[in-house]
Amino acid sequence: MTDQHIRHDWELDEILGLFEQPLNDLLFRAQSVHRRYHPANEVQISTLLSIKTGGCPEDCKYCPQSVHYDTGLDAHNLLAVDDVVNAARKARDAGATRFCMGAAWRNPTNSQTRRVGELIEAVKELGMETCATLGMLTPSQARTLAAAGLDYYNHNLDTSPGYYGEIITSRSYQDRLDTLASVRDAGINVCCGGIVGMGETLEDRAGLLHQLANLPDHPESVPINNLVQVEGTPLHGVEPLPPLELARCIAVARILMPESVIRLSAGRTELSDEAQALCFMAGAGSIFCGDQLLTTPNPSFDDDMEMFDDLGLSPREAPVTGGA
Ligand code: SAM
Ligand code: DTB
Ligand code: SF4
Repeated sequence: MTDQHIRHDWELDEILGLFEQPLNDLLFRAQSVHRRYHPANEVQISTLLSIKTGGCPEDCKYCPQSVHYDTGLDAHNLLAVDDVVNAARKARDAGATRFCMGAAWRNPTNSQTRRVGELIEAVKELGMETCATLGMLTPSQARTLAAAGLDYYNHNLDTSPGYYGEIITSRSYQDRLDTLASVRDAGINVCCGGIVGMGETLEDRAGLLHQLANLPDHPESVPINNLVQVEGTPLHGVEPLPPLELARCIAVARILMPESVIRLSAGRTELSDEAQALCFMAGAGSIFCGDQLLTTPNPSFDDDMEMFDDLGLSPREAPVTGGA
């Protein structure tokens, strides 16, 4: 049965209208949508691991892993299965239900894709959901990952089509849409969102959400990253986005894509608990936990659990898949 509230025909002006509502009205509407589709006080926890770090040929202006910028990062090649499984077990025992493996590739080769498939199989044996973000995929690479049991593939649109050229020149917006279609066709859940606080305008934030909301199917997971500024990257020093604008962005995403889980993603070290509370009020239903994102710091598990206690939130239970 189709849900009449799930729309794929949003107009940019309607989205801008949502952004411009009084904050109380926007948050009230977003929280109402949230409660209709999701448990009110549960937050899903994912943990990230960079399985291949640095040396990436792409020129994404926000990214510390690009070869084009000198950020003093320690690069390493693809990690061994044991190292990945140990990190995943630690994350699971701390309360994460999904393990997200990120690689600094423009795109994996077929043999790299098969090796990541082995990592996915090993992590799934722990009873965790898996997510991978490896760059562009061909349809057959997406099927290889699906056969390994991959639950989610993360590939972000990053920003609006209009602002995109200011941020990345080494791959196109259409390349990204093509990878998303390959992932969808392979039957893998789509994790797709973007980054705010890159010097974009409100219209660009609305433009990003417009693209996401009008995809043929909404992504199951929508990460909203607040730019983590890294010295040496071109975006270091850009004016940070006020936290209220981040909360607005999450609220609008919540309203546009009611069934999706909106993730308050990178950039939480710069946010107070009060600002994060507003983001949960706006409908964020998932976060990354663990001291590190891919290469940059993140609040500790303990600090996050203390915040959850203060806010009366609880970590979402793992889906029942077994595992030892
Ligand atoms: N190389 C692959 C790719 O770009 O598709 C996968 C890894 S890449 C690091 C995954 C995502 O992390 C990017 O698409 C971007 O949205 C996000 N990201 C990277 N650097 C970031 C930063 N400094 N702040 C916020 N988000 C960032
Ligand atoms: C996503 O949207 N954000 C995560 C995950 N997907 C891969 C990555 C954030 C990276 C932040 C910068 C870093 O730690 O290198
Ligand atoms: Fe490479 Fe991904 Fe970083 Fe872009 S975001 S430079 S593709 S690792």
